[in-house]
Amino acid sequence: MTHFARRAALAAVVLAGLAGLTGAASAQTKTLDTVKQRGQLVCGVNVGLPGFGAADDKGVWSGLDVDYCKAIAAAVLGDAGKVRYVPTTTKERFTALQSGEIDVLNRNTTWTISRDSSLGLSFAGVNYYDGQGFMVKKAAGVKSGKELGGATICVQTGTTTELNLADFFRINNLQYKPLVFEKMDEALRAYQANRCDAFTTDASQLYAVRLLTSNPDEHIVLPDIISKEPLGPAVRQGDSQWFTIVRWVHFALLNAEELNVTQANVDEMLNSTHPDVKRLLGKEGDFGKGLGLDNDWAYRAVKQVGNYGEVFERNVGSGSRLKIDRGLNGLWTKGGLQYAPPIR
Ligand SMILES: N[C@@H](CCC(=O)N[C@@H](CS)C(=O)NCC(=O)O)C(=O)O
Repeated sequence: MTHFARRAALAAVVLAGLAGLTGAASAQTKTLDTVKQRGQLVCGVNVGLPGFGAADDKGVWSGLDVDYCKAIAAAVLGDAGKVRYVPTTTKERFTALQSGEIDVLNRNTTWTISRDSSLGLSFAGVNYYDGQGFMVKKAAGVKSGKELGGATICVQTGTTTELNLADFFRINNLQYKPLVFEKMDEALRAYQANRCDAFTTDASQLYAVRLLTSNPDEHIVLPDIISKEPLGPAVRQGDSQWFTIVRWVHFALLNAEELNVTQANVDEMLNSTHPDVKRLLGKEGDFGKGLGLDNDWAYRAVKQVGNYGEVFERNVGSGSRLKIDRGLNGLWTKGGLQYAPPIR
């Protein structure tokens, strides 16, 4: 062996050792094990956005994103109640996840390439297809976003909203003045105090925010949707088992709706002879194993939280104050975009 060949061989051994070490280190910090040992899921949510994530005066959390925390806890720990909710602002949310303070971020967060790559996050799916809109005072008589030339617009920092706003006005060759806030309630207060002419955020949130104003009837949401905001749960990169669990809890809720498995009938459905239902509920196959869970993981999520349609209607749809239509969030079988790969 020449000197150079020996050096190359030595370097290969050192590299393999390092790879082994980092592999071992990451195996030790598997999120699933941490969550199980702790006996609690730590879930990053909004500081207070009705319909998505908000606590009531007794500190009880609810919302579509909150139900996703519960469904994950039910699947992983057997109990939807074993969740500690960590309210995060737009700015804090990503560091909370990167630093390991939270196990999963369920907080009306848009899946974008930079968040999915440079920020070290992985989005597990889309639990709400959204798009950005504007709210204005009815009295202003504005009917479309394109009439907002010269307007002052209240917007929250650290969001895709801020970036889309700039694009929209640039594309339409219009001037505007952004009034930027760190917190939503500050932005809303400024809007209500007439410091800005319009308030902009994801359309779903505009419905919620409008209800937070002192007189909702004085405000309208304009018809313009100026961006794509696919919102969904995010995890840290590098823990593929945890990523797969979070992703398949979402798919299980969707598959349950597609198969008409509901919170109310899930026990009866355990006797179903439909092969898809049997696989979903762990009566056939061994699909929990690959996730590091038992085979009742999806049963527990549906039993304790309901299927996707139930979660949607309860929090943001017909059973809520927001009354948002299923629209893009309908199942693919009903003209919507929600589609889950099969359990098999
Ligand atoms: N989906 C957008 C916007 C999400 C967002 O944080 N929206 C604000 C505006 S309503 C919010 O939830 N604020 C709550 C708060 O920080 O008080 C994103 O991921 O950047």
